[in-house]
Amino acid sequence: MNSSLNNTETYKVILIGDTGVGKTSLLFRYVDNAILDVTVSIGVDFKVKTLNIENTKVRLQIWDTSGQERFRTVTRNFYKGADAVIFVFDISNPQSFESIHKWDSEFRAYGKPNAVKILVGNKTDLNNQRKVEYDIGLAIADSLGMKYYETSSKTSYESVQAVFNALAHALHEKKKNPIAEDDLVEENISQNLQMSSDNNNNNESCMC
Ligand SMILES: Nc1nc2c(ncn2[C@@H]2O[C@H](COP(=O)(O)OP(=O)(O)OP(=O)(O)O)[C@@H](O)[C@H]2O)c(=O)[nH]1
Ligand SMILES: [Mg+2]
Repeated sequence: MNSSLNNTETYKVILIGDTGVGKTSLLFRYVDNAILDVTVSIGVDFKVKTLNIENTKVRLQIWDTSGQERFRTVTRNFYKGADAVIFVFDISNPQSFESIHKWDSEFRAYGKPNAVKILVGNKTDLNNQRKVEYDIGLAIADSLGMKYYETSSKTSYESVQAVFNALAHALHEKKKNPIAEDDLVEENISQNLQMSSDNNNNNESCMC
């Protein structure tokens, strides 16, 4: 225990993505370094992990949501308070990757506009069944303003740890150098105006 750690920061992080992509497995691997016989999640649950960054205790309260449609209204209620979101897909399941746009829209509608966002392609141990190339994952992450990571919750603790470490550092940095909320609102308004004028000419961003 380091007694010089006198500041504590607590952040709420939420895991989102289609059912079966490995959200619960990522959480167990990170917090307990174990992969249990996970079953389909019902609703929402959380675990806590604390890291030390620059003499600060950074406490991540990580919420694991169900990817099933029938729990959507329950899980949405947890978006509002999230400081960060990890969008997860399975690199061997292209449908779960296509769903990322839907999850991102959903989070934009209900979550904080300035939340830290990370995209994770999970199940890299299934590389021989890979359907989503690394560069494609990276490009989509870039276009949605997210960092991109690939993991295997089954075989690599380090790959999973890298995601949460990056997230904790990004949250800590953001707290040190906050962006003014007014700037964000202005940025969002101008983005929306831009989008609506684009939509007059084409509808390619529509995932409905
Ligand atoms: N091969 C492989 N299988 C994995 C990996 N991560 C999870 N799985 C398996 O994928 C299945 C689904 O994992 P879960 O963690 O329950 O998925 P989830 O995203 O929480 O699913 P919901 O709770 O239904 O939303 C389980 O059989 C896991 O053992 C991985 O990295 N590699
Ligand atoms: Mg689950």
